Amino acid sequence: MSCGLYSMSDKEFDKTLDLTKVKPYGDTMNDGKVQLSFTLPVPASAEATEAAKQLLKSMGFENPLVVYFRELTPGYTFFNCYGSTVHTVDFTSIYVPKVESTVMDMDQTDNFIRENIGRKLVVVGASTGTDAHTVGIDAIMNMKGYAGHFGLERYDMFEAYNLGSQVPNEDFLAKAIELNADALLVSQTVTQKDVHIKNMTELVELMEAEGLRDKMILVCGGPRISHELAKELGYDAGFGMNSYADDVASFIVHEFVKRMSVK
Ligand code: B12
Repeated sequence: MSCGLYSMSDKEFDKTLDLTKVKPYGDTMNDGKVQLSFTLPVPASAEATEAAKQLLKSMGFENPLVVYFRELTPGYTFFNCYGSTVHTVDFTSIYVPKVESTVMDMDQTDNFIRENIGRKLVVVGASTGTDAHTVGIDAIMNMKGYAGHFGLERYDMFEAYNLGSQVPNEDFLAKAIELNADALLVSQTVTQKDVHIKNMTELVELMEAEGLRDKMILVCGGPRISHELAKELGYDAGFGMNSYADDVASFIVHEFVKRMSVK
């Protein structure tokens, strides 16, 4: 059973909880309550509200309720709705591939590098391609860090270079070569029309063409990035939302040592 994340047994919590048939929780177990919002390309009206409710029913929601609506701009109405889903999910059958390395804090990682590698690791990061979102890569790299986790610039044993955003893959790789990087960190936030797939794949292809793919650890991250997707695209690891410098730093050092022992 892969539901080890679940810390409270069903008996302690609620006798009607069945992990093979999990439903959203509103205020009562198994009530299936969901809040969702969307915009319909019609003017605000009684007909628009009815359309929103009918849409909810066809999506499998019972007792659909529109609790808020507003015409954002002429002809486009935004809705906030509640409904009870009839669907369930078998939590016990879920398997998610994820980065499996022991997460260490900053001091532990620095000590690990001192003891096992004996020199600073060079890490180069950027938000690449057309992506202008900087907050994610800053969260991972900036000295001050994010949510109580110091960024890689704060670590004694990382030499961290944050190139910012909208960095073309060619420039990113050129800088990585110039700095003799051990690891590359790619941040991708915009996933509309799968633009991230093309951009991320292009970097892998460039690295392969330069014969560099095996020489540098290649990691990506972003709110819609999963480890599974990263591996599919030829990256060594992928980190999604709620990941911190500690997670990626721990992965890099363990991966680096693993590769040292293979050489
Ligand atoms: C701020 C923001 C902007 C700012 C960015 C300013 C800046 N300097 O970064 C501006 C206004 C420029 C902007 C522009 C756009 N944005 Co914007 N933006 C946002 C917003 C509100 C917050 C993003 C953010 O800062 N999150 C906080 C950080 C800390 O979270 P994070 O990035 O997920 O990072 C964490 C993890 O993902 C991970 N991580 C991230 N990167 C990396 C890298 C590595 C190596 C690792 C290990 C981990 C890691 O660790 C971080 C910490 O836990 C989001 C909506 C939202 N609420 O999320 C929309 C959002 C991301 N934007 C969106 C869009 C569509 C755009 C535009 C295309 C809008 C437009 N039509 O012009 C443009 C794109 C511009 C471009 N060329 O990229 C969409 C993306 C939808 C999609 N799936 O593609 C969102 C989701 C809004 C929405 N709901 O539609 N945006």
